[in-house]
Amino acid sequence: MQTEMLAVKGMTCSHCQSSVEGALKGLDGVSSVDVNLESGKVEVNFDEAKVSLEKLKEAVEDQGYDVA
Ligand SMILES: [Cu+2]
Repeated sequence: MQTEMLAVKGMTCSHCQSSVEGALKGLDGVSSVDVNLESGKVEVNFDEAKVSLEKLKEAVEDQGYDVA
């Protein structure tokens, strides 16, 4: 299991928060997601054998947000 902190830009409200959270949680291999709306920091716990950091970033970007 691996933990990564993503810096997500463009989240402004609880709807953004749940979009990002839902997109990440929907990926196979992601066990937990913690979104901090104010800082834009998203902590993700995932199984690196099942999903890559690149996939996590893509899932967030697909929702319309930028990952630094
Ligand atoms: Cu929003």
